[in-house]
Amino acid sequence: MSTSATACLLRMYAEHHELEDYQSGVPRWCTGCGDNAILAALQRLCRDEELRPEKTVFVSGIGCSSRLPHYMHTYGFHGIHGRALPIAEGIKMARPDLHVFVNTGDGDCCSIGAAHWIHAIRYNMNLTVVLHDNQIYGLTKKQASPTSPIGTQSNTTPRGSYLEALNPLTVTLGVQNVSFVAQAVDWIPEALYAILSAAFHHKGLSFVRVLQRCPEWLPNAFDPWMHDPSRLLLLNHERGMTLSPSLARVYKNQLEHDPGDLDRAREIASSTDPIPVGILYHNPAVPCYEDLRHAGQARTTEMIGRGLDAELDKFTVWPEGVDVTLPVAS
Ligand SMILES: Cc1ncc(C[n+]2csc(CCOP(=O)(O)OP(=O)(O)O)c2C)c(N)n1
Ligand code: SF4
Ligand SMILES: [Mg+2]
Repeated sequence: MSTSATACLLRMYAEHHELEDYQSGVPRWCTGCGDNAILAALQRLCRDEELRPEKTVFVSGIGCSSRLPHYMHTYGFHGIHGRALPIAEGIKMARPDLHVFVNTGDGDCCSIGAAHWIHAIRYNMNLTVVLHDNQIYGLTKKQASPTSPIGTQSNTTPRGSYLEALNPLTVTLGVQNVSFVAQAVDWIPEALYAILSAAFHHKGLSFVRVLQRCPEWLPNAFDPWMHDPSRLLLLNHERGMTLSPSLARVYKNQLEHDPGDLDRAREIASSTDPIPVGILYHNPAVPCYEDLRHAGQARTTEMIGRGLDAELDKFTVWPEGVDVTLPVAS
């Protein structure tokens, strides 16, 4: 075999990955937990997009859902509660060449991390953010979260929660610079995959809320919607998600929705019954913060090295009498 054919084969081998190449460890989620479906969809996405594991990072906060990076054979950062987004933004800022995913729970994102969530939308960095919304704090064993429906009995609300649930879709759609918002449910794998794929291809912050079952603490919470397909509203559009014949046959409650229409997206997003599934909003024209910041300021390895040296030199103790003019970081 010629050298070039061998090189070509070796390159193919290095660049081609099977599903197993993205799998790591045995998930420790409960049987029937919707996190399993989200993990499977993301692993499939990485395989289909041929993402190089060493160029891919999954970032999370704390919670059952935030264990996801452990199960991806890529780089990962299991962060601290509520802080997945700023960690991911830091990574993206320093390494815009990496594919950065964020997995966050409803407590993680909408409660302790709410301030970061709002600002991350406005900064619109190129991240794929997946909100695992099981409407409860799962890891800490059943406390009400901001997305718990009114009346939810939990350890913190034994007589039922008093407040109407926060709607993560309408909140996100209300923030300046929002560029991609979608909703999926863990029990329709085909739509979940299609939505995550569209989110990945969007340049900017794509926010995907996935309604995720937690059979341990809120068993049967989504049963009315799972057992009655007419209580889901499938969004269809050539510039959003186009429904396959098999999906269209089962889910007959459909709506032609142009994801470029923000006002209509907000209206649809406010419906909790039927539950909208699909791409609510997509605006590829919103600039990404990392592009604005890096514009005209390419950072070479040498420049970074000089900058670090200049910073470290500030702390050098020079021998007495030596006259040193410190270099200035460029
Ligand atoms: C600063 C801080 N506060 C509180 C906690 C305790 N804590 C860990 S996970 C969690 C809630 C997780 O709920 P959610 O984000 O919905 O994730 P889930 O477990 O449901 O996937 C809390 C309150 C913590 N680890 N750190
Ligand atoms: S407690 Fe709920 S969210 Fe956590 S692993 Fe079990 S089913 Fe999933
Ligand atoms: Mg939760």
